[in-house]
Amino acid sequence: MTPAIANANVKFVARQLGFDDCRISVAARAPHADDYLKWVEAGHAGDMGWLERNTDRRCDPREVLDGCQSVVSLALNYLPSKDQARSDYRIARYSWNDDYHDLIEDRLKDLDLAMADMGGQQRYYVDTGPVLERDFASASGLGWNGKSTVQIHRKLGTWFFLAELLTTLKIEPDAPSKDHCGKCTACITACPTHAITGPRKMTATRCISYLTIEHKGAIPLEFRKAIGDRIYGCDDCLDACPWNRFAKVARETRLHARGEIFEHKLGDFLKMNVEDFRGVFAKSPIKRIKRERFLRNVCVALGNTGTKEDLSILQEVRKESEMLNEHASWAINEIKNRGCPD
Ligand code: B12
Repeated sequence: MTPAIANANVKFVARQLGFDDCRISVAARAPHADDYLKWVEAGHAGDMGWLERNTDRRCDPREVLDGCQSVVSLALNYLPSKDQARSDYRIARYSWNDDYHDLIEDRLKDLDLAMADMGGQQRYYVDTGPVLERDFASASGLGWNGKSTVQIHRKLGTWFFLAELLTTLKIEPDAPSKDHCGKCTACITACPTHAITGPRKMTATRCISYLTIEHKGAIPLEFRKAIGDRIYGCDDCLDACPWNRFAKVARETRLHARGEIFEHKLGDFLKMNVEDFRGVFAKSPIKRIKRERFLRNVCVALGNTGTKEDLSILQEVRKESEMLNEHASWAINEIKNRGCPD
C-alpha cells in the first residue's frame, strides 16, 4: 500500500468511527519538546508528577513504539450545548457526561484493528499516554496551538478532545495549519487566575482546571475568590475564543449534559455520602477526583456564592477531615463576612 493510499484509508475509517477530524504527521521528536522540558523544569507540572517522568518517551514517539513511522492525530467534538446547564455553579463542559477516555478508547481499538489489517503495529492513547498531543496535532495540521495552549480547529473551535495512534505504517503526512490567532488575546485576558502568562505560556499550577482537578491538597487561599462558582475545571479561556462561533454541538450524545449531574443545588453536593457520589458521577470524569476533593471544591464555591442556608451543612462537613474542616470554615467565614448572621 502506498503512503498516499494509507493516508486516505486511515482517514476513511476514522470518519466511519465518528471522529471529527484525522490528520497525519511523521514520527519524529516533537517540534516543541524543548518548551515542554523547560516547562517541567520550571516546576509547572505541580502535583502532576507523571509529566516529569518518561520525558524522553514523551518527546519522541519512536521511544514509545519501535519502528514508529507516523502519528495519526484524531479530534472528537465534545461540545454538549452552548448554554451552561445551571446558573448556580459551573462544571467544565468536557465533563458533563460520560468519561471521554472510555468512549474514545473503544473507537481507537477499532481503528487499531483496521490499521493492523493494513500491516501496521500501533500504540494508541487518549490523554493519559506519554505523548505531547497538541504538538503532534499542530504538526499534522489538526488545528493550531492557540495562545491559551488549547488547540483550535477552524470548524470545531476549541471544543474537541485529542487522541492518537503511533504506528509503524509509513503514511503520507498532512501539512501543518497556519496560526489563525492573529492579534487576539481574548483567552489570555479571560483567565480568572492569570495562569496564561503570555502566548502559549501556561503556569498550570495557577489554572483553575489544575486547582480543582489535579491538585490534591488545600486550594491556596490566593486563588479561592477567583475560582468563583467553578467546582470542576474551567472553560473561560475556551469560552473567550472567537473561533468557537463556528462550533456545533457534538454528534456523540453520551457527551451531552447528563440530567443527574445538574439536578443538584450547589449545597446539596455536601449532603452526598460516598455511595451517592459514586452513583451521581458513575462513568463521569468527575469520579476521578473522589468525594473529598470534590467537596473541597464545593466548599470554595459556597464560600463565594453561598448564603446562610448553607451554614449548617458546612458545619457538618467540617467534622469529616482536616482538609474539609479548613475549607468549610473558610466558606462559613466568607458567607458571614458578606453579612449573613448565624
Ligand atoms: C497536563 C494537562 C493539563 C494541565 C496543564 C495544561 C497545560 N497547558 O499544559 C491542566 C490540568 C491545567 C489542564 C487543563 C486543561 N486541559 Co488538559 N491536558 C493535560 C495533558 C494530560 C498534558 C499536557 C502537557 O503535556 N502539558 C505540558 C505543556 C508544556 O504541553 P502543552 O500544553 O500540550 O504544550 C505544548 C503545546 O503548546 C506545543 N505546541 C503545539 N503546537 C505549537 C505551536 C507553536 C507555534 C508553539 C510555540 C507551541 C506549540 O508545545 C508545548 C510543548 O510541547 C494533555 C494530554 C496530553 N497528553 O497532551 C491534556 C489536554 C491538553 N487537556 C485538554 C483539556 C480539554 C483541558 C481543559 C480545557 C479542561 C478544562 N476545561 O478544565 C483545560 C485547558 C487549560 C489550558 N489552557 O491548557 C485537552 C485539550 C484539547 C485541545 N483542544 O487542546 C487535552 C489534549 C486532553 C485530550 N486528550 O483531549 N490540562
